[in-house]
Amino acid sequence: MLGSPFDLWKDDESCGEYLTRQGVSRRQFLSLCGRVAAVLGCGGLILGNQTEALAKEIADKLSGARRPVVVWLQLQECTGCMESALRSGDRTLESLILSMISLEYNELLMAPSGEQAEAALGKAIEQPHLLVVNGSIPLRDKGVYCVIGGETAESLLRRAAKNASAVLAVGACAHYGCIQAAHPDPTGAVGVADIIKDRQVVNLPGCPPIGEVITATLLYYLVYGHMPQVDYDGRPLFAYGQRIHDKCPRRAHYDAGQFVVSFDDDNARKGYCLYKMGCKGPATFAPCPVIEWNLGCSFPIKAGHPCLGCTERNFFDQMTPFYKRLPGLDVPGVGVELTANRIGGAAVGASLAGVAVHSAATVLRKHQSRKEEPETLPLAALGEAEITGQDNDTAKQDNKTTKSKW
Ligand code: FSX
Repeated sequence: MLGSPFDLWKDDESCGEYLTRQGVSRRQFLSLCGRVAAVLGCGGLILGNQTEALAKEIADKLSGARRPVVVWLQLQECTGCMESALRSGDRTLESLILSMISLEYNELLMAPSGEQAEAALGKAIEQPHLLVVNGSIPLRDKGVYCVIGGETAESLLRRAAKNASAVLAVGACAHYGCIQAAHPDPTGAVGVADIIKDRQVVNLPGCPPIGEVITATLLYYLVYGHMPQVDYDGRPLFAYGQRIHDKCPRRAHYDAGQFVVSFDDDNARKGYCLYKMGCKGPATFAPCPVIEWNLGCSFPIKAGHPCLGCTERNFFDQMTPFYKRLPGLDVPGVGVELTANRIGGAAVGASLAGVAVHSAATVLRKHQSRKEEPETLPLAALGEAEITGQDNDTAKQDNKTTKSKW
């Protein structure tokens, strides 16, 4: 149905047979599986030396997989999430993935429109399918703010979810409502999980989420037949299991008390920490520093812009003003790390308590090991990449993962 340089994957073919028919070599296929394994391992759940075994497991399972049916709704949103998914890899990769998942219905990409499109949707949702949703659901004024084919977003979502074997809420809008739900929330916007309560909804937040996270989750489902392990807010741990702050390339400057205080100052040119410019990395769980954006080209903090915290619930209300630092203690040098964990916990609320306790325990261990260090430590004294103890192991591990990323 979708315009793709590849033929569609037929119902009676295995994925391996389909790829062979497309002229994809085993080597290329293993390379694709290796990239998926690297993304799935970026949260630290999989050790670097296990990535190769995971890639092989994915390849074995995926080659025998049958074509799934996917319905992809776009409700109250800006299409940024679909744009992100489409740019998750090179042309071959994204085309392959889109062909693999057999997208039966998506307003942006499908050729049919009007009654033909509605008929395609009606047919697709009669059978078991994976339901992917972009956008929020407006409930105020009987849902008049988002109506598709004469049907409200809420009604459409409920109908599409009825036979869905899994539901994936992609983007901050589908997660909780994003900018539409921000004060004063004129449309009464809510997320998918606020409507669909009789089954698991997996959230991939971000405004938009990283494309590779979307495609890796889809492939995970295709390979294993179920969704990956998630955190307290329904976010896959492989992608949202670590704070931006813990993987930040400017982290050594933070620990050393070296901050940018104006976007045009000398510290900005030196690449110092953006915390005082409002960076929300200490309170944000996302894989941006590991996977990065635009095929691993860069991400906001690396490019000199503070993180806005877009993967956290209610970030438009909780993380604003974006260019003001998080509330909390302002202690430069050693101790700042502990402060960051307090700040992170406070900013994202009680729901993060479990994570904050874990972080605090880690921080206290690290803090203990650093108690002999001077109050402020120039970066040169640390060495460019030298971080003590467990961080050093993690950094080495990350390097391995990062080198093999998409
Ligand atoms: Fe929302 Fe996505 Fe931001 Fe836009 O579909 S998460 S406004 S990038 O497009 O939903």
